[in-house]
Amino acid sequence: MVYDSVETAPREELREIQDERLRATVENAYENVDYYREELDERGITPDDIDGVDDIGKLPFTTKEDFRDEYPTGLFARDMSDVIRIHASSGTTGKPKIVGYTQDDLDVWSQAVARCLVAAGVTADDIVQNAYGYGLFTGGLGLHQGIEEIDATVIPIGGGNTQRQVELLDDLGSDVLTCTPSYSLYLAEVAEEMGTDVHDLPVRLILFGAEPCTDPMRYEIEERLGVKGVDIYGLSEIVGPGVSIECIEAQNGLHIWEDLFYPEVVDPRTGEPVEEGEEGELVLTTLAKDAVPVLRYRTGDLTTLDYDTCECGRTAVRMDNVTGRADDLLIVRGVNFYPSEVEDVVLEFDEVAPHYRIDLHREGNLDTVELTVELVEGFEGAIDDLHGRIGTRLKNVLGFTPDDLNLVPYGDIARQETGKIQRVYDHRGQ
Ligand code: DLL
Repeated sequence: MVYDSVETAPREELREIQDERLRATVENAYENVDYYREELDERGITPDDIDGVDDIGKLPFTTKEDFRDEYPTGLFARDMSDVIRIHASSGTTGKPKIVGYTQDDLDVWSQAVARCLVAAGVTADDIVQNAYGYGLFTGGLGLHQGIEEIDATVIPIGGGNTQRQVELLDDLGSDVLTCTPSYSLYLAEVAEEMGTDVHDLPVRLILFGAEPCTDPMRYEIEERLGVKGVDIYGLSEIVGPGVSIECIEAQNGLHIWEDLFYPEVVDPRTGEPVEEGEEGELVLTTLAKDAVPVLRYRTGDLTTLDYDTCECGRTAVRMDNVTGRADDLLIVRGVNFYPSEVEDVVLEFDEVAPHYRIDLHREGNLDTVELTVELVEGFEGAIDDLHGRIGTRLKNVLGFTPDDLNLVPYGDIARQETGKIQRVYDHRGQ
């Protein structure tokens, strides 16, 4: 089932739509955003130089710093009187990135999320408990309007309030839950503390997003909750949730709605396009946004693109699950690794629960890594042996052994009830 026939359109047809919309987007940016006009003028480019996506390389990148420099509304192409909603990115440092939407923009966004929901197998008969935060974060309202768009029932509970969430899931029979992967685990723990067997809850499907989730983590969650987990991706600067999603049929990459968001993958160091299928940084250009048209946004997210038609019939390109950002890379004493690689390794061990944190310290001139991992509930095995095996595996796979590897009892790592989970704590600058 597809929501919109464009999802399965032949790629040549899609290309025509993209070309036309890119021209309109560049025109809008050039005519209405001083920042873009100056950037294009500096390069001697006018909208007439852009015939279609083959010319996209002529356009400048936009970065998160550009959003910050142009704070609050310097990248807006419309007056506030035409903007009917504001959202902001959930950045942890510095000024938030502010974005705005016209009514048309909100309609496009609803359509994008509706396509996602249908691709994930959600229907008008489903009851969807939306546990993404409402407010400036795009998660809550973004999912909300898509759920309404497909005529499903939305329960707009938002983030937190976990006991109430469990009660409502049960009492209202919600069969779909939308939340971050880490929150679904927290919800399972609270349910169990309340004496509810999570497998008895009516939820069959969770739409995970807003934070990375490795495959082993996803399988842990699916098993723990007895659900199917589908990955949904997006970012405020481009629209919010709804840029891409896995289809329930194949779950083999996330379909990007390419008539709305044009994807490229570039080498994060040089900005040059990578070969098809190679990993790099995802760059997105909006093709149907009026209030904040964004040219070649450097998302920071690492992925690959696969243009083969999916077994679900969609022709829309698939991006790989994002498990890391270019700026997540940890470099400790000459060894480079991503937190997701640590997650991949530790979750291989059945004795370990899906809760961990990485602390980086500086002792003198030396950087050290402390890795804390929870043991499964009721662990009774030989802890020294496990310690040795995890250490060896990390050494073999990532090329380093943490200076401190703490295996702590289940529940020892503080849980986070709202927002995106933080797993890396860098104390080196303190
Ligand atoms: O997190 C939008 C969203 C809400 C997506 C709900 C999905 C569900 P921002 O707060 O602007 O927007 O953060 C965007 O979060 O650049 C990625 O680094 C990360 N991210 C979002 N979805 C995923 C995902 C929302 N499925 C930033 N997997 C992005 C991994 C994700 N990372």
